[in-house]
Amino acid sequence: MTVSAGDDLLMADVTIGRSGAMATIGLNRVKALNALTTDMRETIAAAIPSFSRDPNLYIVVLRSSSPKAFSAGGDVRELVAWGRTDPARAKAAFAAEYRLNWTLECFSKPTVSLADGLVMGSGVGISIYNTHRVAGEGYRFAMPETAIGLFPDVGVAHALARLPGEIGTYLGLTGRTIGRAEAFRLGLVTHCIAGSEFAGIEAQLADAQPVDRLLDGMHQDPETGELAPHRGLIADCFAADTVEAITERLARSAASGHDFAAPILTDLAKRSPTSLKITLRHLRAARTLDLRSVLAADYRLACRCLDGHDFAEGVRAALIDKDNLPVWSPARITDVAQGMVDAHFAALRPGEELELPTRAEMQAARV
Ligand code: QUE
Repeated sequence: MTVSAGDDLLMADVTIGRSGAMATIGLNRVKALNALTTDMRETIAAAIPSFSRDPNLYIVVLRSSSPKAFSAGGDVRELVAWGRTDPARAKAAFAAEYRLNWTLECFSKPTVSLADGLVMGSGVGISIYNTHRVAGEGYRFAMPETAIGLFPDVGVAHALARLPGEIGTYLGLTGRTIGRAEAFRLGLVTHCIAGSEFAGIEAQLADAQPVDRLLDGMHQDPETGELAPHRGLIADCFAADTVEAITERLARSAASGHDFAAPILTDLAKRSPTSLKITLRHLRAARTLDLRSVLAADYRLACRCLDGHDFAEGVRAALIDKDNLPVWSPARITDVAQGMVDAHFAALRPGEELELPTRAEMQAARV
């Protein structure tokens, strides 16, 4: 477990706690908006088997000590640095992340994330598989990886591909954020409860109060989702088969007076063209894949992104130099050859694929 010095307190980046019938996983890397490091994921992964085995443990709660973020993503600077010096280590870190996502999906006790703030990227990957996903007023969801030359990973293509009316395609390609009302309508969160209630929820769960009755009783139905007025346009434009066709449909909509379409085009123009193409193909393929297969495909794609140009360049521009001026290569959608896209999806060398246990094997293991 990594310990970093805070202002007045030495606090681990992740704390595993126990209170009565409840175990807690606390995210405390506040200054980095709880961007998950490999060490943090390791701490979480190591705790899960002991939760499974403990007959006195009813429920697990994931929480953040940052008011701004549940988790704003993964520590992608770490991954890019390793990608240069020790690619095998970077690939192992991606594999460990996707294995953790699968472990959380297969974990069989009630698990509640209490999120009031940003939930992006890796943060989605540790919460979307929880049985109960509670959103406070400040909750924001995004999978913004096309902005850093990556793609929506952590298995979330499985969920995005199943959202109605191409909203998952819209979220995955643009990387745009939605608030909790829209996230609730889409089923990405299960309950909307004021952040000020989170401590009280924990106290009652520690007392083994039944979680469904507790959360259902506190849930406040939110207003209409913010995308409701735009659902028709999103469904029409993002149903196209290629990124080029999607942008053509958006351009036509913008020209015919749809104010929502032009800013989407502006956003897409800033994203990595390669990321856009691999993301669209990944989302389409995920429609007929189970989560375990999506995670294996995520791993292939992540390895190719590590070996390629745009991931390092995107992280440089967004998070290292912070100039927000990534120089993508290829620079234009039309320059991303089909062969380049195909190469991202090709099988890895024998023995190098991400081999996750089946769901039944996960249930049987309980180690
Ligand atoms: C797109 C992304 C990420 C991002 C910014 C983007 C992302 C991510 C982070 C991030 C945030 C805070 C940190 C950190 C990384 O920013 O995935 O190390 O402290 O993890 O535009 O996909």
